[in-house]
Amino acid sequence: MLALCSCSAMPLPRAVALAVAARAWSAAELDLHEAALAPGTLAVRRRSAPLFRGCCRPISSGLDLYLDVAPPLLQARLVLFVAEALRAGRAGELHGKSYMPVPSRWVARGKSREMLQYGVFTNANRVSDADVLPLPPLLVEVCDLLESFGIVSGPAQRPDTCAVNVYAEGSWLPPHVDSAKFARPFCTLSLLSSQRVAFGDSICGDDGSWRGAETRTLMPIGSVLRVAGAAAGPRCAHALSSASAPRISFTFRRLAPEARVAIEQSRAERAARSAAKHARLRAEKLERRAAKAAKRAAAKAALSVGSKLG
Ligand SMILES: O=C(O)CCC(=O)C(=O)O
Repeated sequence: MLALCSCSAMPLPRAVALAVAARAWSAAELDLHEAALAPGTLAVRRRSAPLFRGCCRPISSGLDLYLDVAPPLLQARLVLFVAEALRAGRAGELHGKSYMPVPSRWVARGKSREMLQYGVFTNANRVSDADVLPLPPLLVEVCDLLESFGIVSGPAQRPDTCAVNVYAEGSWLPPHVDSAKFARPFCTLSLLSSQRVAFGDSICGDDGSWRGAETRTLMPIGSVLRVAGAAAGPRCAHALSSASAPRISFTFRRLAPEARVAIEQSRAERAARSAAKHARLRAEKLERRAAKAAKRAAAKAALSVGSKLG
């Protein structure tokens, strides 16, 4: 169970501290999780006990759930960070496409979530070269934590992007496979509430109620789900069940080297095109200004010749 005492080390807004404390992994959730560890569920790892329970069917191979990765104080800092980024994003103050609202056509059904994206922009699992903010220091700190737990190891696995998903109660994600432009593994840290994810190659159902999953797991508060191997696609998809309470998840991924090169190149080309356009517009403006000045000077000269002659 999560210890909450470290919360008192740094003064936090009371409401946030209470929210984090109230959402800490309760005994009931632990039981639920333990109960879920039947054949077909995940291998579960804890920092102090590398593999303590669980077994994997082939489709589950590559899935590992790490418990108690984010301590309460870090959870509180992340929640505050997301609250401020959401405020800025909703007010149109975040750079580029770092903030994405729930598409209006999906709001009524509860499909999708608000997103904050760092390092790269994705839309419906397609990676694009749109401008977003780089990973902020707090999320770099989480990457360090992932390394210290052995969840990712070495430069080839260290995440360079993060998609923050902010789910309202009742929201869900349909079955999907993360873009192949991301290296494997990728991993998701969960905050605020424990919710379910389903994995399988023939998941069906509607609006957050999924059937046909080969593997389901709860993602407890503070846990990290590491996805690699068959579970990461291309056949196996994952889908988020309708959330019983608000949840924030942070999906850390590393762009595959070729994808990173292509995106950097495309961003550089776009920046060069934009710089050339600005230079052309500025030159045209200067030209217009010079032409106006010349016209004024000619009119003045004509006037003074006229007055001398007159
Ligand atoms: O929120 C999660 O746990 C996973 C999110 C996800 O699958 C996605 O954004 O593609």
